[in-house]
Amino acid sequence: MSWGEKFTLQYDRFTAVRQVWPRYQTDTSWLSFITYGGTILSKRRLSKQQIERVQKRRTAASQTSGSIPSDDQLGAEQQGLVLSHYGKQADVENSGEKAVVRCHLRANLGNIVAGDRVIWRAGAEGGVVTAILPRDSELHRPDSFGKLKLVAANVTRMVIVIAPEPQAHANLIDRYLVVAETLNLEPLLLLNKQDLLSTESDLPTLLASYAALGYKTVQISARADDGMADLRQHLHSGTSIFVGQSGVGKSSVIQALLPDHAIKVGALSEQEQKGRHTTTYARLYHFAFGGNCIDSPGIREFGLWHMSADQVAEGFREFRSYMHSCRFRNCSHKHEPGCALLGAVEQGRVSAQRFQSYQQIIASLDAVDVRTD
Ligand SMILES: Nc1nc2c(ncn2[C@@H]2O[C@H](COP(=O)(O)OP(=O)(O)OP(=O)(O)O)[C@@H](O)[C@H]2O)c(=O)[nH]1
Ligand SMILES: [Mg+2]
Ligand SMILES: [Zn+2]
Repeated sequence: MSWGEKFTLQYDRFTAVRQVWPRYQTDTSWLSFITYGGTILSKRRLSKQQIERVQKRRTAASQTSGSIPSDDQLGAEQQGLVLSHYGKQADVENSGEKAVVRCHLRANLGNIVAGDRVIWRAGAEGGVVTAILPRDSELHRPDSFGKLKLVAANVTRMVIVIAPEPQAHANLIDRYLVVAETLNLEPLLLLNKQDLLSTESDLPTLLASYAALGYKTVQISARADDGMADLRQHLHSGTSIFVGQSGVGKSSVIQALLPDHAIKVGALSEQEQKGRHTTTYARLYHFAFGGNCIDSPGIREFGLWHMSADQVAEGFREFRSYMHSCRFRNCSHKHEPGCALLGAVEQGRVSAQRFQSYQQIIASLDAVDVRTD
């Protein structure tokens, strides 16, 4: 590899890093020295040809940001709320008139997501988002490359949707609950498609086991319009994000709560009874009865590899009163003598199923654990 190629590689990596951490963005100072991966590249070592190549790339990069109007073509700064973000654009709701404006994004804004409060300026057509206001909460999920992806901001409640079809997994519920507990979001367990519940289904028992831990639970059928009044009671304040596997009916429930909108829902695949990832972008809606919701794309697995074992244990709310009373301060709660948590499981004070679910998460922490099938 020639030095020139090496430099290009370093430069590309640096560009990637700058996209992740825009605060490291500098204007021309990178030409003086770039440190990345322990390498220092100094200006003196750049040939004229190399500088030209880099400049060409910078010009190309600035052109790809599209037809963003210049500052003098833009109106005054105003506050808005991001309803949805697609690629290089976002739908922003003007906080005064409640009009929705398709906006470009000023370069180096960082990730912008549904629920973000922003500053934006109107142009002749659409507008430009110029800043993201500080967030009260950020909900991430790992993408299929093992990177954390921001899904939504300023959320206050997590509605974990389960259904008889596709089959509900207690471990996935627990993973969501761990995240909700860690971010201090209010969880609500929503069993949808109760019209499909067979008499021998163990889902109502599963739901009841979470209710016994103090979690709010609701059972509905979006299709049969059953239990919706009960659900509305829980959603009329704050911003609720609907999460869960593809096909459990997140969009259908939101549609039933928002009769004036047309929200896309999708049938399950016939062979496997799985969803087909109908919702592809998170989107925020306002309820007429108060409160907001965010519909989000379904996932099958929800990796928690970005969390420590202790954080995961803290996310199991009934473990908290035991896990600090173990004989050894650094107890891993796996096999140690005098482990208060193992003792509680043995005595039936902590459910064996939840403890097993916890162990399963701990065992998977090193693996990147996202599947989107
Ligand atoms: N029987 C029955 N089917 C329902 C109910 N709610 C939703 N469905 C069906 O379930 C399928 C999936 O619904 P969606 O609302 O698209 O599911 P989703 O969770 O938004 O899926 P993704 O957007 O892929 O994550 C559709 O065929 C719906 O008609 C219900 O209460 N009962
Ligand atoms: Mg959907
Ligand atoms: Zn222990």
